[in-house]
Amino acid sequence: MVNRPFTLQLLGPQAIPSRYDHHITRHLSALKNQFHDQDAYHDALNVADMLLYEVFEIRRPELPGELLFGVTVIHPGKVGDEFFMTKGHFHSVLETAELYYCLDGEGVLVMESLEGDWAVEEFYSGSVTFVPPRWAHRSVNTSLDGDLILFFAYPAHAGHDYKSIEEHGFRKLILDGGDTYEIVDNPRWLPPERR
Ligand code: S6P
Ligand code: ZN
Repeated sequence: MVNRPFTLQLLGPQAIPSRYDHHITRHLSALKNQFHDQDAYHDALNVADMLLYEVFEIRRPELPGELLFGVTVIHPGKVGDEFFMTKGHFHSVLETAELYYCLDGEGVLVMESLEGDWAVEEFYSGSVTFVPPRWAHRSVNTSLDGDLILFFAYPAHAGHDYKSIEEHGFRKLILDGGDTYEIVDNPRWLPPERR
């Protein structure tokens, strides 16, 4: 990899980087056991394995001091009454933070610490959200009208730990409450000391 400065442009309505090395697409089947209404999940999956979100990543060596960055586009939609969302993860190297800059759309970042503390921060065009080290994070598109488009940057050696979220989900679910979204308890979540 050539170690020279460079500039990118974020092109088009989905702000796709003018150059990227990694295009991740996550479909409904990748979020097994995550949506609380499992009947709605399987009904939807029987119709089509819909594309929920895409990540356009600019890769760098996965070394301390480097940064990984790119754009995540979460498409609008729901499974039952629960909005489309990312899988969510802890960083494998827990002591690594992350920054999100919302380019367009409406949504929330659901976060929780290893100790079970939680937070929900709103995304809106121009918002910047800081994810502290040791906090898991999941992005949710709370608009049914358009994409949620997020620029992100994090230490390149962070890695991803999906396991505990795959098993227990996040402590809080984000549901469609009609006029606005609702934050409700996830019945499947267990406090860390009971796992
Ligand atoms: C990576 C960062 C984002 C997510 C992306 C998809 O640390 O938080 O780039 O990877 O938003 O989410 P997930 O949970 O499928 O990796
Ligand atoms: Zn992350």
